[in-house]
Amino acid sequence: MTFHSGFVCILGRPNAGKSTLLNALVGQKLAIISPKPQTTRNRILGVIHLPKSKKKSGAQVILLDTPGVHRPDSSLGRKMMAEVREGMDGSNLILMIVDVTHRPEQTDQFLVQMAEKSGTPIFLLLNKIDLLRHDKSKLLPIINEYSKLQIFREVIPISALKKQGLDLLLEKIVEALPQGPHYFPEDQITDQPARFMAAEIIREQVLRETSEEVPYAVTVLIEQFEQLPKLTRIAAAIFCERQGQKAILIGQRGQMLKKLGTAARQQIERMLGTRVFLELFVKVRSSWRESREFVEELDWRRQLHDFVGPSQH
Ligand SMILES: Nc1nc2c(ncn2[C@@H]2O[C@H](COP(=O)(O)OP(=O)(O)O)[C@@H](O)[C@H]2O)c(=O)[nH]1
Ligand SMILES: [Mg+2]
Repeated sequence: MTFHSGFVCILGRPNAGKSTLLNALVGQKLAIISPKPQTTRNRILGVIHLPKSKKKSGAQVILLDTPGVHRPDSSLGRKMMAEVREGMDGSNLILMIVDVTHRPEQTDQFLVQMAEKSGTPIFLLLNKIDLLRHDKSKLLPIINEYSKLQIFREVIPISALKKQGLDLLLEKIVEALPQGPHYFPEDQITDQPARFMAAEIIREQVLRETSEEVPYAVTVLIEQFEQLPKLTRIAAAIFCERQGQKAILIGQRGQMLKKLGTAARQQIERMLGTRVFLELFVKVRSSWRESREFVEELDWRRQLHDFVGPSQH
């Protein structure tokens, strides 16, 4: 029996459910989720380890969640699209995921072109079928419309949120992967450093609690991350672009910052399994999204690279 393994890129428009799918397939929360578009800003790697059984040889599926495909209008947006392309680079399979409650649009054409140009086999995933409830007949015209393109190896309806159709999907993914090595040890499910995940958990709270421009104008940088046996000390800066946004993030008598901090701390404690002492600061850096330099500084892969020198990947 042969061991199958390979890289699988999750591709789609903002809000299609890419990160929800990653978390559902890996069985752990690796990516933050929100109803707001452009939540994911980096590619996020998650490993599924499928053990050997009587009938099946084992497999390793390395998923890459990516930012939503869009036409970028800032340095941040361009960086996000570069992350999408890097996620696609060298992948063995693309999962193109669409929201079945939306009609196909122009951006979908762009998406299809991107996927097709890569020359990689593509599965089309029709996500959010739970929202169609008893109206599953609505699926048929959508399936027909996409099938006309004749570029999909499989078309699979799923609900990433309700975990429907995922067993079949996983089976088809493994079938499509080549014979390959164990790329990651069995106890590793992501390559994200804990400090980056902590920053994302804080940003997720900001996305939950704020509206309009604020979620998009915010980024989080960990300034201190000290892991002691029973306690982790974290200091994080929440960057926004304007004084008005800073006032919102702090809130009346610091109420908002306190709320964000408490919720984020609890989640980080669960992730790390230690108590956490979390300090948050709000800082203004005007138009940081337009600064290529600052946007690059935010990239944890680059931070590691600068710190320890070039890595294998
Ligand atoms: N009803 C329903 N909602 C979903 C499903 N998958 C994702 N969502 C929701 O769609 C929104 C965007 O999800 P997210 O995974 O962040 O999308 P991404 O931008 O493609 O990564 C969130 O509010 C999710 O809860 C699904 O299968 N069914
Ligand atoms: Mg996402």
